[in-house]
Amino acid sequence: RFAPPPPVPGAGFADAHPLVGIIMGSDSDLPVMLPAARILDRFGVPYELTIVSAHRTPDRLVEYARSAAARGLRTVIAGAGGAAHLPGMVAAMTALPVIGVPVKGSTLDGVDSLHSIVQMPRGIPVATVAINNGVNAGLLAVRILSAGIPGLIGAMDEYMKEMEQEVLGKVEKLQE
Ligand code: RP5
Repeated sequence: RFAPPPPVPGAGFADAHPLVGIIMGSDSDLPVMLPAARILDRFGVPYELTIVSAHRTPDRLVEYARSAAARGLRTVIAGAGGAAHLPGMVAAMTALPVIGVPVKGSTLDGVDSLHSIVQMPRGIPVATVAINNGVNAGLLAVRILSAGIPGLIGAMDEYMKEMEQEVLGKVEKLQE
């Protein structure tokens, strides 16, 4: 039922099974969550992306979270807005690391989503990134995976060096 997307060319992976699950409460979250997928593309990390709503499709949520580890996922990125219980509920039903992305809704500037996700009570952690920061969610997923995949650590080093060069280039421009 949660069929993997077409294989993504891997960077040192033995197969193309998704390692990261990207889920969101609504298709309206897609603009915030797609940057996470683009980061995984960049690092050649296979992923799946779908909609799972904690309150509108609760049975689908249970099925997704309970089957995640057995299906080969190694981490889940979950984005939601408003009373954003999706990441916390997923984390309650899988032992995999869960990264939460607070999505900014039409009211309260996303602070409601941020608090809903970051304020997980003791025992069930959700690694929470900044409001609307799908990029950091993707990067954090790569870092989590890279702990067991040396090639990815090197790739992350390269990525960080590129960022450094980009800023240094801007410094140089300012001094011209
Ligand atoms: C949440 O409600 C979703 O994660 C989304 O951020 C928000 C609004 O959903 P829609 O009304 O746009 O479907 O469940």
